[in-house]
Amino acid sequence: MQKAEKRLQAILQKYNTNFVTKDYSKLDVNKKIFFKFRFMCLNKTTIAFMGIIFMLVAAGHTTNLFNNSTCMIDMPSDASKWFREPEICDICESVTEVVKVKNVSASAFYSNFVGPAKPVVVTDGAKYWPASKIFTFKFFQKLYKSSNHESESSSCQFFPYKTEFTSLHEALNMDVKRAELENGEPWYIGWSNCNDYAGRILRKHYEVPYFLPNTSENIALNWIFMGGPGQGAHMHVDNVQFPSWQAQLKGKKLWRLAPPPECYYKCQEMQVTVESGEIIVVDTNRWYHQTFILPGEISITIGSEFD
Ligand SMILES: O=C(O)CCC(=O)C(=O)O
Repeated sequence: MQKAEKRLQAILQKYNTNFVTKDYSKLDVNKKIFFKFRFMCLNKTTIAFMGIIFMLVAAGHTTNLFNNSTCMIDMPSDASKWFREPEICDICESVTEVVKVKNVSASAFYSNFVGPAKPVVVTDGAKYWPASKIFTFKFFQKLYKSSNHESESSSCQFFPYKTEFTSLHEALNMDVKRAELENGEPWYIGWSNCNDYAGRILRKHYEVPYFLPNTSENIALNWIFMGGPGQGAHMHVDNVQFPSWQAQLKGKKLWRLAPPPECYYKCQEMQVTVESGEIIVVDTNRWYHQTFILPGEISITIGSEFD
């Protein structure tokens, strides 16, 4: 039978005419041979070759062949929303405003705000932190000048927002006039510090917020957001592990907090202005959030997740 198939293939290759093909297609053996042909085209070498091409194309699009991303597949930044578990609307049903508190004990803070995932601003949270005076654009420029921040760890992230910058290094090298908001070219950036040396220096100038319970783990990874009035982060929800605190060191920032879409009919949107010296605490995994830097000086914040 094998011999017959081979013979027929040879004949077909030799007489590749409509006539032969038409008649041959009527034969039972056709299905078997045709099936074989298709797989013969995809022999091991072909499959290996196609595999390599596929991986190269995928790699070109998604891995660090052409950029510094270490993700195998770069998901769009909003993808976290698509896979988010729906919220039970208890977190927002009775919440109508972001309250401001001060001199709050760790236990009251935990039971009134962290447990129920209720956003809050602690007005005396960062009141006496030296960072308010020390952190400036120039301070960060000097701090990161000697270190190759981006290449240090896969946990480094940089958000250019509407700017053209592709890295923190590039942003910190912007024109002095622009950095000082003097040339009318707005900018706003955010980054996670993943440089041990820089982290140690930063921590000299701020503290773990006094209202966090002793048992809470203050995640060492800091987030810094800096930029001028009129700028800010678009409405989004995060996909991080824990709630976050953010200390407003300079400037004023308006936060717009929106319930998750499945709770739109039960809950309402809220806004709060965070002034310099205050700390906002929000579970940014559950509350959609957007920010606007209000008129005045450059806004500088530092924050972190905590559990
Ligand atoms: O502070 C900002 O402007 C944005 C903060 C933010 O989006 C976040 O912490 O997820």
